[in-house]
Amino acid sequence: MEIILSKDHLAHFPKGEIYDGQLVRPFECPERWDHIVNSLNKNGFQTQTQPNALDTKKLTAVHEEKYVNFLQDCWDEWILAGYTGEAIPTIFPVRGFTQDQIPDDIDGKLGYYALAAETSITEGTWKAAQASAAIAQTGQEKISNGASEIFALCRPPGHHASTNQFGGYCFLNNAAVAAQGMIIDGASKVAILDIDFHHGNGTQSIFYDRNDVLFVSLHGNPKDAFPYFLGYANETGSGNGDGANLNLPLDRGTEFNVWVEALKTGLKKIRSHQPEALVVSLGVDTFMNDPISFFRLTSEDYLTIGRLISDLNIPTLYVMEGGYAVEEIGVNTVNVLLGHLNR
Ligand code: SP5
Ligand code: ZN
Repeated sequence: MEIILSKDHLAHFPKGEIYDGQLVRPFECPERWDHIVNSLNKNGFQTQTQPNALDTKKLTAVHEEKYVNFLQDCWDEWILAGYTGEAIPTIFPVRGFTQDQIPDDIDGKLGYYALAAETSITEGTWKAAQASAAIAQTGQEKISNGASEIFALCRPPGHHASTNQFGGYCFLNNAAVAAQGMIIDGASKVAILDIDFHHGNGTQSIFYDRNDVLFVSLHGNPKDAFPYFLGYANETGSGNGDGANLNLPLDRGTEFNVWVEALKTGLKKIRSHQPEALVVSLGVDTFMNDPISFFRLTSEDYLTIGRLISDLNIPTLYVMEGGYAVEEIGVNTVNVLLGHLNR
């Protein structure tokens, strides 16, 4: 299995995340990448490729151009305004704030384009976010050209980012860029399977009214888990997309025996959609020792997940999302890939 990766992720290393009422060192940290690469190397994944430059047309097929420009200019505007810390949003266009106007001041703009406050923007964030999307896109092009399986080692992650919002550690929706790229490059139907602990609200919203991209997600029930305001089972798609969105929310403390039944339900849905390619939003924050999540999967379980996904027999692009038990993130991620290869 070919791996796509880049050291440009290092450009994004915020010092602060608002968590449990404190400013802490972010859970989404650069070492996550090191642990994954170490495990890949240990397990003989030798074909490691740098991404091609990001195709802006494919990016703006998923994200609003104004939002892309905001991400690009945010840090400069923040500094120009005289702000000295990392760019953290503090006010949002919530219920009752009905003016859909983009403020001029970067503090207001930041809130306009944010869906959560835990995600800081720093000097190198845009560089890393672009590289991450380029990694997914390069993987997509290889799948579109006939590869049967690719791992896109994206960092920062992407599935919370919508067409015009960042948050949940995400800026550009790497999985959505890949799925849309597959359509642009000729696929008529693709599927996205999101197995990160958190609901992929961004991905869901991007494809919600379409039936060419099926979205299936297993995640912590939003009544108890981030992102709280999307991810319920009654969200099944709208208009043309009616029936092409499947949410499988699961309770606090869910163990693998229950989780895997939901996976099988999701895989069945994917089979019936008959996609030409599959994008897997691969988060391993479902792990029992994950510091911010509440499922109870073990390292071995990830082998089974990879095996079950490979049984679909569809060209598959794995796109890295979350996973914050830093010591085990490498083993857990690589176990999915090993399972997929039946190794
Ligand atoms: C890509 C990804 O996995 N993003 C996750 C972002 C989650 N950020 C907010 C987490 C807040 C969790 N609060 C849990 C309370 C337990 N102390
Ligand atoms: Zn997650």
